[in-house]
Amino acid sequence: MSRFHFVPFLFCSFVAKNKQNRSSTAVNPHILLCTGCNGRGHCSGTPQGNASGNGQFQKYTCICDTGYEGLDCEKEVDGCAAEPCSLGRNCSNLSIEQQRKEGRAYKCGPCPEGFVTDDNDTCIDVDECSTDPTICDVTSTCQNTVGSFECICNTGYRMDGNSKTQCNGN
Ligand SMILES: [Ca+2]
Repeated sequence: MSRFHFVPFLFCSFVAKNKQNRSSTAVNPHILLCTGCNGRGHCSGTPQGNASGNGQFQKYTCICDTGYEGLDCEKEVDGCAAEPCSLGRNCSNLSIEQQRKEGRAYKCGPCPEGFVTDDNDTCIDVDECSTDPTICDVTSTCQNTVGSFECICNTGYRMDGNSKTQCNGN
């Protein structure tokens, strides 16, 4: 792996001389450098930042391979830095190999009770009233809530103190 060290105090100038030893005016080309991106990416065609060395030298922006970030791809991606897991789920960073496979840098723990994961690994509420129409006693009406459900007793009935789903007559 080759690495290029950017040396900003270099200066590059071209002067042409003819057979009579007469010199042309100096040409100071604008030079774009590819740092090599630490071997974890490749240089794009876009320069980054301000030019140095009398405005003559400028580095290309790196396009980092999966799992790396930074101007020279010097850092490993911390997939959990932006706290991508909602509802208190645990977040764990994936290895570079796993990131390439999964297309993301993190993995979330299981959803809390009352939720299931969808195809995007997002927790969505379980509609208990639809998935189990008999979950509430026949003397009540089921009402779905986010993360849970409620049985609302019909008129003349009251919730059994020891139950969440059983109503008793007065
Ligand atoms: Ca629910």
